[in-house]
Amino acid sequence: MTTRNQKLQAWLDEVAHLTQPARVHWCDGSQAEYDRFVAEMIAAGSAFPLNPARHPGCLLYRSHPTDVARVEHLTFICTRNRHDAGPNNYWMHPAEAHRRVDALFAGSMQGRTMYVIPYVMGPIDSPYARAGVEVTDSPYVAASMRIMTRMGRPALELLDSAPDADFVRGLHCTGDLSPERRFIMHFPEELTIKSIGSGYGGNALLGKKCHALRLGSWQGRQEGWLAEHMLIAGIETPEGEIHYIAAAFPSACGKTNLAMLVPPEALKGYRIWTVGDDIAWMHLGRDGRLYAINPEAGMFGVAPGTAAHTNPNALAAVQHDAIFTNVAVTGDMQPWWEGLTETAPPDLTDWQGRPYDPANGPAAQANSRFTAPVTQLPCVSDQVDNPRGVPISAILFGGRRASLTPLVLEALSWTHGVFLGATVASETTAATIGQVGVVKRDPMAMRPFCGYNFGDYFGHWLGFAGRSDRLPKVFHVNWFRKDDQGRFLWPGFGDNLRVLRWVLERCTGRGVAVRTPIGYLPTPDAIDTAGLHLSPEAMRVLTSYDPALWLTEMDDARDYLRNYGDRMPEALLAEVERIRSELRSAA
Ligand code: GTP
Ligand code: SPV
Ligand code: MN
Repeated sequence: MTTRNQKLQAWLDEVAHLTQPARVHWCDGSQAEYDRFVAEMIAAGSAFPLNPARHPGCLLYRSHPTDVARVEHLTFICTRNRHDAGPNNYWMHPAEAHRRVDALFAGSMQGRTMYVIPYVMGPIDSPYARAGVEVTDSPYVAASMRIMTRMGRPALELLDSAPDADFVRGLHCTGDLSPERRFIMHFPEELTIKSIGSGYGGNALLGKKCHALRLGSWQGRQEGWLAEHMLIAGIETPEGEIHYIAAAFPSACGKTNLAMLVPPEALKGYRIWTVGDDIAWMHLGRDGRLYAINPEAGMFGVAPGTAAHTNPNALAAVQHDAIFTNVAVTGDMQPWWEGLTETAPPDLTDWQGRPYDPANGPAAQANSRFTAPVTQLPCVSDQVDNPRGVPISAILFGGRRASLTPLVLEALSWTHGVFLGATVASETTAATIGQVGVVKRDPMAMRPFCGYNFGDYFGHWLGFAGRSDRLPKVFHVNWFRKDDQGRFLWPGFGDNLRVLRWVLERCTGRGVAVRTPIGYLPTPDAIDTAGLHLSPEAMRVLTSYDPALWLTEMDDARDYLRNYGDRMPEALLAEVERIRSELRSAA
């Protein structure tokens, strides 16, 4: 294959000159080609076929043991003006960044194959879809991109149809996997990504976080739309109406699970339809409503905790034609991870290929994942390929907070909703290298993913109020509140639909709530808890707030917002003062 797109050809010539691959392979996206990627990984010893009778078409891939999650301190936004990247990002001047990484890329593909991966983020005929080309030396990346994006011939045809059409350039090389020589560099002003030294997930599959969020958010601000770390799901009521929600929770905080939940017995008659589980691109429609497309075609989901009683839909989707990364395997080559079954099966091999020994830690790496097309979900929405997207009725923000934050609250206004998103705080997880369980601000679940200054980003969000009076209602949820013994107060998973039902009731003008300084809270009986073993005291804790503790929280939120100096919109600082003064009256 070749291309008529001159910009693409010129960039590929430049990249090949720099990296000096032995061969160039243009990805057409076919099954035969995918099978060749798999054969190469198996021959190299990095992948293993899983039990063909129980898991046809499935593969176990083991990454390097020091390369198992995103690396935020090695991820840079390289803008000419450092204030455009903001205090929320690691920054390097573009000239310096190119110089540093190009030295590492020089000759880095010698003796290796350079895979050229044309891809489209979003339904291929959508006006909101965007093309990219990732160049990589990793067959794992090429195979994963086939599942995660619309990859291959149709994407190239799109790039060829407008010979000077722009596209995102993503250069990736596995390098020597040394964290000393690992960088994930973004050049939003050049629509370019350069990633070297990691073969894992968001560091290496450049369509996902690098393109669809970091560069996407930058383009969204310039062009008036939003690129968000959000699931998209349709909730079908017993009356047969489908209302769509979008929800932003930080990494490993429940997006995949919520996007495909199975209604509990008490809410039979409801159904959930999955449009996306990680990323949403949202545009204002002519009718003033916000419409969302899922730029991705696949899921890269957290394996641990996925089980028949928590997420049967994900489990069904990964029974065939899926890639498992860093999970454990049973004696008969079936994938296994903590939570899949109550006890570990005998003859287990851990994620590093050793006989399982609890003294070595969990059998599956904490951030081990499955990769599978969304179309393999039994609950996939019939709207996944809708070029215009689905209209969003409610936006949810949330995090993992053992204390303080109630189960659900509703914003008093759009501005307050943006404030709720801007001040999300959550306990850190294994999705990124570093300490787990520390409470950190993670605005809109975008802290590691916003490609520009958060002050400007909040301003962009606030600006939607001036463009439409039909915006979604905004909510904040927390499934992770704990009691004194450290047990979750709320059952979570399928039962989260009980909260979503209240959310939809509020969107349609029903649903009982009380106004408080921090937002509308449901009354303890506004959420149906029939059939749950939940004490009235637990429900009271989940639906109340402590004014004194919230005053301290708001002091902290104010300090956080002030980090952004004069880029922070006044409206958010005014909102925090409003809440503080109302809290002082309440206390
Ligand atoms: P990323 O793919 O990293 O962006 O994560 P995500 O937000 O999609 O998180 P995911 O749904 O994969 O959940 C992460 C972990 O949280 C898994 O181990 C889940 O089992 C667990 N989890 C998800 N939802 C709930 C819930 O409602 N309650 C509790 N207690 N745990 C949950
Ligand atoms: C996340 O960490 O939010 C993920 C996984 O969805 S990764 O693709 O590694 O970013
Ligand atoms: Mn994610």
